[in-house]
Amino acid sequence: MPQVTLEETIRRIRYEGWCLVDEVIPPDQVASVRDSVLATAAARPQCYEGERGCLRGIIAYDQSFAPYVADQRLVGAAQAILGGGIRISLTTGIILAPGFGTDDSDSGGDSSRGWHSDWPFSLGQTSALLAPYGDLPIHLTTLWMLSDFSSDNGSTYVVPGSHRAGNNPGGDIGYDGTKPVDSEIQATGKAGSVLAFDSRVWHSAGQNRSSEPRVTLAVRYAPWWFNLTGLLPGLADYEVEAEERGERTDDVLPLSDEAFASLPASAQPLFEHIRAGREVLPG
Ligand SMILES: O=C(O)CCC(=O)C(=O)O
Repeated sequence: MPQVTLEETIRRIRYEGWCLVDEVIPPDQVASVRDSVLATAAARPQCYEGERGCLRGIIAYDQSFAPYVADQRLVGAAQAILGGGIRISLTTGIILAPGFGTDDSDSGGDSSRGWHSDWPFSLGQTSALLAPYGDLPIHLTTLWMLSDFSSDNGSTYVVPGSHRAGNNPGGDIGYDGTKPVDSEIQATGKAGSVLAFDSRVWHSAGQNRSSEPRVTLAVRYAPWWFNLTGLLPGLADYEVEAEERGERTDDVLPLSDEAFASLPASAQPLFEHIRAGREVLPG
């Protein structure tokens, strides 16, 4: 039986910035989700940049985790912290191959940490907020542990309370983004658990010193009022930026009618906004 309640999840994310939510995927189901994500990555070897595999927009081509995205503690916490009308903004499979982070080729230098906050607090991106940003929760990041997460295989580091800092080591605030922070915690947990945090929390992957890949899903939750149009191919905001940059990003892939229909009913409302064919028509 899951241990962490919805109330506890809300309290911890609100005040400490993060919470480990246990058994979002039941122990007897997690291996099949992990195997599915690994098989998806094996079929797309181009998803690897060095020892990190990144499956962007994964819900469009691997729905193995869809039965769990409406988990009452994740969506309940998102609703309580961000406001009603929750949507899933981004889904990404992340695979840290054995050896990830253990040599300088992954980071271009000291590879011990890669501290950052997530979009829209990811300083330096065109669509990021300026720092110091206001003290407002806007986006929830959840990292789904499809492998047991341990200090040996690169479990994620977080800095508790850093969501209130108004800035992160991507800004010039006296922290070296590649070095350990005194108050950091490495958030270990059993496969099937989810590390949920305010996207402002400073976090970093660790080093995978084990002989197995560390398999993760990143699922991000946003309130109805948070602007996602720049992520959605086909919408004007996305198309204008794609033309300017000469590049079509694939962080979100529109869901075909078939892909949308094959989602569990509980998940569909969270993805309604990326259903293909909902373009703005002339009046
Ligand atoms: O893989 C990890 O442990 C961290 C992932 C991360 O930093 C991110 O998705 O923003």
